[in-house]
Amino acid sequence: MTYDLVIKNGTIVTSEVTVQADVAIQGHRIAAIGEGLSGTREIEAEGKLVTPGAIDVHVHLQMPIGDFVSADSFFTGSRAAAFGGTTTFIDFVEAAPAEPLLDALAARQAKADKRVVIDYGLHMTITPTDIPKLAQLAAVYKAGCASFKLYMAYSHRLNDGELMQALEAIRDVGGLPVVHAENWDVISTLVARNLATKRTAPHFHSRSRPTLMEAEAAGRVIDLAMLVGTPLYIFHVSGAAVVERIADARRRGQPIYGETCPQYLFLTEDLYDRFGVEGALPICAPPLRTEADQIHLWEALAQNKLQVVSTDHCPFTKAEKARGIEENNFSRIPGGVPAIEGRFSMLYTYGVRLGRFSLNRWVDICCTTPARLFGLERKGNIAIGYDADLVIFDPDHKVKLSPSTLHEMAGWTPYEGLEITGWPAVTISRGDVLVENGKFYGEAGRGKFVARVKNS
Ligand code: DUC
Ligand code: ZN
Repeated sequence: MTYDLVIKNGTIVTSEVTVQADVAIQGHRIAAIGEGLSGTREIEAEGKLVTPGAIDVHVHLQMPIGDFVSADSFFTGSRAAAFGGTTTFIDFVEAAPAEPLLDALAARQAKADKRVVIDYGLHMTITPTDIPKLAQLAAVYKAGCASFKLYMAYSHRLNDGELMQALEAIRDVGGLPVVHAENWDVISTLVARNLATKRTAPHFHSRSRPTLMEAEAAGRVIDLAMLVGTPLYIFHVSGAAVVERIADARRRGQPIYGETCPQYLFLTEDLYDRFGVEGALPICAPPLRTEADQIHLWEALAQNKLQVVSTDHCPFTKAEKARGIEENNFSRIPGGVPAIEGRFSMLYTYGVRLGRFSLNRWVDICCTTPARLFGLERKGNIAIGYDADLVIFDPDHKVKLSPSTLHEMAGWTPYEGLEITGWPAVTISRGDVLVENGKFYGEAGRGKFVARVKNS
């Protein structure tokens, strides 16, 4: 048989095996894996790795935060993702106070659908004004939102009673709660105390959000999850103390999962001491931590104390970041950093090449486990019947990260100058070649909303 597309002679890497074989694609799906397969189009991949498309389960594209909107649109963000080998992302939807959850979902999908280049899903955020709407969760789950975001920080945080109610409702529909865990009462007290004593510089951002108070919040919601009887996924784990709360729960047999992000693996809090706006650029929440935390996070990924690396991609321009400097108030700097394009290659270069974990663990962390946890049933693996979301990865291709080599729209990157060895040569989404040797062949609106239906 002649398939539509065959990737020839590559080294296939899944979370389980590394094997040399051809991969054949028919239509949107993987149709065969073996030797001597032939296709109408063939791409030679000798010396290259063939991986599943990477999955980023935590991004904020064209997301309104206060007076600003994050700098990457659904188009530019998903295009940058494709350049970096990511073929599926999960963003967020948040309902207005009086808005039915399904209406909010339809509105966010309508915004994304005409712009996305790759496939995507949405987490439904549950804020305090959504507590009276919890009966709507069954319909939201049926519409394809299998995960629900709960904040313990910011104005839309839930108190402990509301958290418990939300966890119960999510459990009842079979969804996965995903949590931003930080102790907001302590943070806001420390922020107010620092500002009142003229400690207004970005340096005091991380000093107002202690790792221990992130760990406290993680521990509290883990206990609530035990009380309620639900699995739980903790977002953007930034330090050792938080890792250990998750690891303790997992040792007790609780189905608790944790992700970290490139900013916590590659950057440290001393960056907040840079002069002027430079110190404001890496403001994110939770904040950057210490080198000891960083070492602990890399080890946690290798030891399966953490299961996923996502990006929390949430870019703001330098001008937007400058606001909190001009106003002498670190708490007015919009939080978030970009990474949607570099993540897969950064983890390869500094994870696999430095011997911190195996090729298979890399694929597991970036592709397979995110797909499994978030109900992306036909993604994250190379097997017959799966979506043909694939990366032909050149393990020797060198890139120096900078705004001129990346396609993200913030106009800066916290990884400026970072040397990468290993970059996608070809990114394929449901059988379509989106990027080949640095050229983009995709188009806005070809990506699809993926209805997610299960978790484990
Ligand atoms: N943290 C950030 O830094 N940005 C977006 C949301 C979040 O939790
Ligand atoms: Zn986020």
